[in-house]
Amino acid sequence: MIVKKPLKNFILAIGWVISCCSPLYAAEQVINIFNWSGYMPDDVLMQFQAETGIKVNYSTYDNNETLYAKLKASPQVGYDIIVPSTYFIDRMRHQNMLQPIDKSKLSNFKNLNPELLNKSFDPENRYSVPFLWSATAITLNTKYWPKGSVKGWNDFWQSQYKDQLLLVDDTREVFSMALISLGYSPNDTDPNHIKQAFEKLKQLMPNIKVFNAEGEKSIYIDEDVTLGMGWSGDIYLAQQENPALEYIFPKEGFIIALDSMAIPFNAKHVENAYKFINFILRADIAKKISMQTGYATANLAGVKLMPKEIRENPIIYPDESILARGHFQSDAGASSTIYEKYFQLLKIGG
Ligand code: N2P
Repeated sequence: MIVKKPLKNFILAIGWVISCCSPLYAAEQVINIFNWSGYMPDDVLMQFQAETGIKVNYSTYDNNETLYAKLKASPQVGYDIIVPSTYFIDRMRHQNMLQPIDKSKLSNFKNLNPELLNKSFDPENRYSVPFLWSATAITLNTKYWPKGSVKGWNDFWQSQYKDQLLLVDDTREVFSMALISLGYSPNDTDPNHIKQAFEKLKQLMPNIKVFNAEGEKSIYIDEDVTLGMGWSGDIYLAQQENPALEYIFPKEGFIIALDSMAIPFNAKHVENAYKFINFILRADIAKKISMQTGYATANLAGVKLMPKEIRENPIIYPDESILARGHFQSDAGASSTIYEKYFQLLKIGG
């Protein structure tokens, strides 16, 4: 049958209206989320899907560099939600990779901890909504080494720890550890200091068994390493299964990472992104996420709902005297590529 062009256009238009606005289409609504591994319980995603009818496509990354590279290399993928750390929010907003956040669409924004808002990496939170925060500290297996025998990062260099260490597979985290151990700021941008940190890390290589971020929890549980760096939530969960693991906040100082939700400039399902962020900002959901991931939530209303033993757990929510030794991460600007070059060199044994 030959259908005349205006008629054909009319049929197509009707078809479009039906498919766009029917309940069937609503059920096919999607959201593409790209988040850190170990940062979201499955049942929270299922609850969002059940409550909204929006299908969640969920994938994970291990470090900010991977997230950034993926966004640059495959802009057509169109993530609707990403969760960069402080310094990458800063970098991405300056590179126009993020959409401004319309807070009038986030009725639950008020649940956030004011102490984690309006930071220099994103003044007034124009582009980011705080999600979880974590510490990067030392994990020691007390079956192999005496409890309390490691006090700071500098202990990692002792020859008795040959082939014993895990370092998280994360450029700035590893360099922060080395810079702090040298007495420098973890946010140092001086190429000379970064080189010194690289040289110091090269000396540590005989003690390093593995660089890993995604599997750190099971590597510590299985005792494939006996000492190393660890992200607080993963180690809190690992300790439930292997009580020999001790978590130590290094005396020289450590990193506090704050990871925030953001909407990439090319997101295709922006309204769904707002629905998702507002859902995550609910106190009951924030509580669920923090308790299951072991990571501290930026949601104060959520913290208030938690049992005392979690709210006061020294790994998840360390007290003020310990937090005073913590550093937030800031963007290293042009020095970022120096860090990345040295980290790659280090891993290939350069
Ligand atoms: C958990 C991810 C921790 C995020 N695997 C550290 N910024």
